[in-house]
Amino acid sequence: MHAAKASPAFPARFVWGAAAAAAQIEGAARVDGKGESVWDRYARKHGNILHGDTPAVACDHYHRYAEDFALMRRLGLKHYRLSISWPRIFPAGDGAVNQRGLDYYQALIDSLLAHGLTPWVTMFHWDLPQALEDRGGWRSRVVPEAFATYADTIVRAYGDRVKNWITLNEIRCFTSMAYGATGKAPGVIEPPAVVNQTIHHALLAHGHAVRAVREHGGRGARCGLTDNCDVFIPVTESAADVAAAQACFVRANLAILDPIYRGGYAPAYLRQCGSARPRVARGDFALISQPADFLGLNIYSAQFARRGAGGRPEKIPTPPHYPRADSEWLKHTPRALYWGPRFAAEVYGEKNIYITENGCGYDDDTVTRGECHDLHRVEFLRSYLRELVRAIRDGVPVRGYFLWSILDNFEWTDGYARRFGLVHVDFKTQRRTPKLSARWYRDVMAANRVL
Ligand code: GBH
Repeated sequence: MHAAKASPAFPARFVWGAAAAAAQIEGAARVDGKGESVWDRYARKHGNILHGDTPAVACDHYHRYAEDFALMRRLGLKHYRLSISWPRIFPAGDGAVNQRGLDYYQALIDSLLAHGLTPWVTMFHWDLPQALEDRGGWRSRVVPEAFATYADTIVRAYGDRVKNWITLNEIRCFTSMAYGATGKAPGVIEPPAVVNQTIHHALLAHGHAVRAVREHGGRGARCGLTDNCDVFIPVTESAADVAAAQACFVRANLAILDPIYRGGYAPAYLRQCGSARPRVARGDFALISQPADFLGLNIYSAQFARRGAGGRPEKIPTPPHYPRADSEWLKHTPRALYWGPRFAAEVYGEKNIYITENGCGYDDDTVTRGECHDLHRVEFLRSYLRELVRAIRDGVPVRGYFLWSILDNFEWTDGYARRFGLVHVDFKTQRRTPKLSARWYRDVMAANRVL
C-alpha cells in the first residue's frame, strides 16, 4: 500500500479566513444609540422568522468581541471578514452621525488588530436603517446618496487600519429577493420596474463605495463587491457542456456583473426587463464601472447544465432527493467552487477573486461532553476545497477563502435553528464551543492544503 498522497498545496500567501456579519452576531440592537434596521423591524412581524427569533441579542458579540477575537486567534485565524452596521453609524441613515457607534468600531478594530487578525470589512450586509426604508428604501435614489456619505464616513474613520473593503454583500438578496419576494427584509412585493430600480440603486451604492475607498482609503486600500452569482456546473466536463454551463452563467448574472465590468446593461438584460427597464441618470455607469481591485464571490451551491437538444444550453432541475445540507437551497455541489470562479474569471477577466463565503448549515450540531462532532461539515468543506484547489491549479485566480461562519448565528429567516458556525454557540448561556470542524480548519490553514 502507498501512503495517501497529500492534497495539492494552495499558493503561498493564500488568504484563509472566516466571516460573519453585524446583524447576525452583534445583538445589542438598541444599545449605544443604534437605529432600527429593516431586519429588526421585519423580525418583529409574526411569521417572518422561524420560532419568532429576532436579531436583538444574537451572539452578543457586541459585548464579547474581545473574547471572540481571542478564540479566533486560538483557532489559527489570521483574516476575519466582518460587517459594519450602518444604523450604528447613522441611526437615521443619514444626517447626524452617532459618535458612540463610530467609537465602538474604533475599539473593535483595535482589538481585532491586537489579536493578530486582519480585517476585511463589508460596508453593507443587509441591515438598512429602517428610517431610510421609510423614505423609499432601495426603490429610491435617497439610499445610494445616503450610502455615499456613510461610506465616506467609515472609510475616513477606519481607513488607516482597514485596508480591505467589501462594498456590498449579495445585491440580489436585498433587492430582488427583498422587494420582489417576501423572504428578505423588507419583504414586500413590488412590480418588476421597481425591483429593477432597486438593483440599479444598489449598483450606484457600490460605485460610491469604490469612490470612497479611492478618495479616503489611503495607501494600500483595496475594495470589491461580494456577489452571490448563480453558478452552473457542466454535467460532464466536455467542451460542449462547459460552453453550455458558461452560457447559463452569463445569462443569469448579467444584471449585476455587466454594469460593473462593462459599464452598461447588456441588451439581453434589457430584453429580459421588457417595459420594466431601470431608469438611468447621466454619469451612473461611470460611477458603477470604476475598476475595483477584486471580486468577492459567495458560493454555496450550484445548478447543473448541459448542451441540450439542438445544441442549446439546458439547465437540469436538481431533483428533490439530491444530497444537501439542512438548508433546502444548499445542495452538495462541490464543483460550484471550481466553475463559479472559473467562469467569473473567463467571462469578465477578473484577476483577483476571493471566495468571501462558503460553508454549510445544520440543525443538529449539539455539544456533548464539551464536543461537537460535526463530521458532516468537515466532509462538506473538504469536498469543496478540493475543487477550489483544482481551479487554482488550472489557473483560476482565486486569492483567498473565507469560511461562513465563525460562529453559529442569526441565520435570517431560519433564526437560530440553522447553525453555520465553526464554533457552536449556546444561545441561552452564550457559551462558545469550537466544533471538530474548527480544529480541522485550523490544521488546513496551517498546512495550506486540504487535510
Ligand atoms: C449568505 O447568503 C449570506 O451572505 C449570509 O448572511 C448567510 O448567513 C449565509 O449565506 C448562509 O445562508 O430560501 O429558496 O429563497 C447565501 C445566499 C441567497 C442563500 C438566498 C439562500 C434563499 C433561497 N442566499 N437564498 S430560498
